[in-house]
Amino acid sequence: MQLSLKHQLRSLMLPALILMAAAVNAADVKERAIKLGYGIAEEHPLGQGANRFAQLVSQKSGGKLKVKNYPANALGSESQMISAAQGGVQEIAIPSSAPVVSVVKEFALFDLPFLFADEREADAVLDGPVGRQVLDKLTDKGVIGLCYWENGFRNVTNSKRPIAKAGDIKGLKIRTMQSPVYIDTFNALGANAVPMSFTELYTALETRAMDGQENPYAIIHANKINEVQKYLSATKHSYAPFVVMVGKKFWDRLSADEQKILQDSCVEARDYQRKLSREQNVKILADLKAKGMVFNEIPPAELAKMRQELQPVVDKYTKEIGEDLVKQTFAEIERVRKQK
Ligand code: TK8
Repeated sequence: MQLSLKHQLRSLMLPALILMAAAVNAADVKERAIKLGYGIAEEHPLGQGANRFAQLVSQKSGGKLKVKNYPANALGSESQMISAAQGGVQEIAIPSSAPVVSVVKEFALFDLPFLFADEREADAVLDGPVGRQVLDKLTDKGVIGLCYWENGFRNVTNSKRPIAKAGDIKGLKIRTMQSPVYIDTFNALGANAVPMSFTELYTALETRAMDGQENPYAIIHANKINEVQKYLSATKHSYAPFVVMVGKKFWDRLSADEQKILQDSCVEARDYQRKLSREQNVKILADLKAKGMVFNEIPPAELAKMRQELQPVVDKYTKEIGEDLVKQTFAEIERVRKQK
């Protein structure tokens, strides 16, 4: 008697499921609660990535490793969450790379202006030997760097005027992330750069204490910065990754199986999160315009002028970051460009 397709499939899948369950049961995995904190609203691709991460960790651990996500700085600012992970009071933190520069100076590499022209170059460097080298420098600082997720290409917003040419930034009070590279970048363009935690940004713009700021479209949208900023100019002046890090005190208590579950889930959630981030970008920009932001592109000649004005900043930090690492990075970017 011919078994129905459904029964055939079930008879095939059952052994596979049993094998998987056996593998999970065989794995050295204990019941553990994991607090994961990040700095933006859950609806942002970072929040969606964190939800996918929690799901994957649960699946791979047979439900034993329970990740609880804390969005929108519920566990404190990004610098506070990094310290909390180092101190063992929070298991996982996902800050943008800029606040990590104060822990490991080589993260300033990713703050260099106009380093990447597109996501392909960024992925190749972040997911390659350079990205791993920089992540591994965190270990001596009490956290384990798992992988990089996407914050994205950053653009300038302000309440005064469109940035249509290099000189238009002059005199604006611009909030920057707490990274010396960003401070020097905007000061070199003639702005008055003010480093500030993301937790204080909205109020600083609302009260006009700051004229402007810079972030990817998805952050501007998720944090409703369009409500307190009129102009959005496509400077695309840098690409910011998020850094997924685990407290070393916690990590060292994990078995090799548990560590592998976190590492594999980070990479799988990364690919999901980046895809989402890139798919949403066009729609989000359209929505920001619909919500009243005055958007402008910047002519390539004016962007080239900005790059030129910023070369001294790149030269300065190339020394601080380390000539070898920067050379390796440019070589990798060149390799990717040749493939285009
Ligand atoms: C919050 C921050 C934000 C960053 C900033 O997630 O501070 O402007 O771009 O993404 O990390």
